[in-house]
Amino acid sequence: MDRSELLHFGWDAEWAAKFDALDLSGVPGRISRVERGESDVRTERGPVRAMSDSQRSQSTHAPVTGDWVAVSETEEVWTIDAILDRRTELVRRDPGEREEQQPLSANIDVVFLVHGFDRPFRAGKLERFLVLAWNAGATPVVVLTKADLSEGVDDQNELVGIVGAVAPGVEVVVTSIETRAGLDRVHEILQPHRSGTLLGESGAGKSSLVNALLETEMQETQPVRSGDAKGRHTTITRDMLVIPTGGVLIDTPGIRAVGLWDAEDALQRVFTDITETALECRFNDCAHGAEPKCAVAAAVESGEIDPRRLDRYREMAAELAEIEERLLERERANKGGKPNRGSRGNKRRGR
Ligand SMILES: Nc1nc2c(ncn2[C@@H]2O[C@H](COP(=O)(O)OP(=O)(O)OP(=O)(O)O)[C@@H](O)[C@H]2O)c(=O)[nH]1
Ligand SMILES: [Mg+2]
Repeated sequence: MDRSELLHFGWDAEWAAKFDALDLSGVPGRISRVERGESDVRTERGPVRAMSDSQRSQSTHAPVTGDWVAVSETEEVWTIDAILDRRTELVRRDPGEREEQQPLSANIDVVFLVHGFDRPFRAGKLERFLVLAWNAGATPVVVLTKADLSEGVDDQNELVGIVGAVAPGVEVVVTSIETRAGLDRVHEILQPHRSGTLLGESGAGKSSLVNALLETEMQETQPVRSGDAKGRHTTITRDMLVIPTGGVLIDTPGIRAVGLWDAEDALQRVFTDITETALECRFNDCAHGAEPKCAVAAAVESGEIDPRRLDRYREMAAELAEIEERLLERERANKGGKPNRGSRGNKRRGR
């Protein structure tokens, strides 16, 4: 079977080896949308709609957009027989259930964190999104959209500087669908055959960016509310789009708040300014509160570390510690049972 069509969706030798090792009769495909137990799958035979067979196969997780799967057809009904082990996985805490994780998308290389010039910037939100992206095993890139609505280059540079301080070392791309600024750079990041996903609040311009890259109005978009520039939650599914010049991009519904899940390492990475300073603290377990000889408190005092950033770090660290504690309690309660910590073993970190 000719699998060259799959290259456009991110297929490579490693996926081929994983798929062939399953020794199944079906064909490989990549999930482009999940809707009420059914999934759209891009295969070498074109797009198919498949049922998830997770109950019969006792699969521990449901497919998400970006998953590579094995699908087969019986009497014109397509079924997902297996999900290939994920390389990366974007996960947040389930907003409904406090102690479950919710995978958002799988097998992504780049997470584009999208923010528009038409609304106030919130550092705490970007920090959370950065934790999510690093924790997925993907590379974050900040995209500042709607540059044409900014007050000019100085205004743009000012925000780029603020973002740079919150996200040191992370690339920032300034875009506009009106002037097409920055679009070439986004194309470049996705080539060749890389997988990206968009993350940002409703109205940030995620679907508009996808359409601009595709040069066709594939995704529905809607004007934001006049006055406060709030979005209207236009996109309601996670859709994987194939970019003609190379790569795929997953458009997502706008999210306002994200709960963290099992992301201690990623948290340390986002706040390296604090965690590196903390190495100088007198106590190893210094909480940077009222402890004596706290190097972080000294750095705040001298203006090196923004006290609000320290507060946000401590809040997120406490949030993660609380989840960890609850999971350990749960583990103790059903002794011998496995704690539900997600598929961290599948993750290939640091890509
Ligand atoms: N002027 C200008 N408007 C833009 C730009 N990008 C997006 N917009 C507008 O912003 C509004 C919201 O854009 P969407 O693409 O629907 O936003 P979204 O992030 O997909 O929103 P949800 O699907 O609700 O999460 C639309 O009216 C777009 O035309 C831009 O670069 N310049
Ligand atoms: Mg949208």
